Amino acid sequence: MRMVWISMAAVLVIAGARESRAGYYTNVAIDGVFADWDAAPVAATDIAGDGDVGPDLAELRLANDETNLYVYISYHASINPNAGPSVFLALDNDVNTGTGFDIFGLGLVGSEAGWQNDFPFQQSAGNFSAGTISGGAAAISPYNTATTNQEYAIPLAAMFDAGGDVFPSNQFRLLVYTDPTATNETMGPVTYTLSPKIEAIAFEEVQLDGAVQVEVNDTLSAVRYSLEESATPGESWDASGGGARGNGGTVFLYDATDAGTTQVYRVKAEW
Ligand SMILES: [Ca+2]
Ligand SMILES: [Ca+2]
Ligand SMILES: [Ca+2]
Repeated sequence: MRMVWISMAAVLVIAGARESRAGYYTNVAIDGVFADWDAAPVAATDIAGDGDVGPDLAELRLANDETNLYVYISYHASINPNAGPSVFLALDNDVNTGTGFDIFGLGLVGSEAGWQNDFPFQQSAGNFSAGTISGGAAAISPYNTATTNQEYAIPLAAMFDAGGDVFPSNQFRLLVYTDPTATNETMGPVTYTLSPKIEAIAFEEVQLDGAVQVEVNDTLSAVRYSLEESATPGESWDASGGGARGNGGTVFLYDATDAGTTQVYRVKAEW
């Protein structure tokens, strides 16, 4: 029996897994061009006509890569969202309404960090502005001009100057709101789990006269890995073998039945 080993770093190809609570991994260019967001799921929506004199929040999408949280916000009507009333973000970084600042007293979030437009600041229980943040300024486009949508990049490495990570874990709750008005416009909150890094892998085509074994390194314990095979890649993929749950180290995936054929394999990661 000949064994073929394909060693791959990290993870992988994502297919399906729409019930996943994990976030949406992508790289967003903050350039005012919104094609980056076409495939990103809608995280929250808000009705039209409740923005009072401020921005009328419409739709929220979230995404991330290993460097930034990306935020897409659209407005029901064109407005300068950064000229006052402003757009704010509230980050409940421990998903705990019992800690942090309660926006508008609504009990929706307990916010540890806020952004007024691009400017980040710390929040705490009873204190709207409780300290400064370094490395957390948001890049926003378009900025300080009339628009119906904006995209943000917020660095995940942001730090409270008083100490501690602004994003201490991979899960948080986010609320979008505007300066206080008669209607206290809000959108969300949304609980979001940062997506693990997804790397493109090179698939290898092999001629089989025995079994194939695929080695997957640096696996994640929350992820189930399985092998898929195709004789016509891009047209159809079939499950191959049983798969394995990640263990933080290396797992092996097998195809013991397709001797003497030419196939392309890929590894699917689901969580
Ligand atoms: Ca863009
Ligand atoms: Ca609205
Ligand atoms: Ca909190």
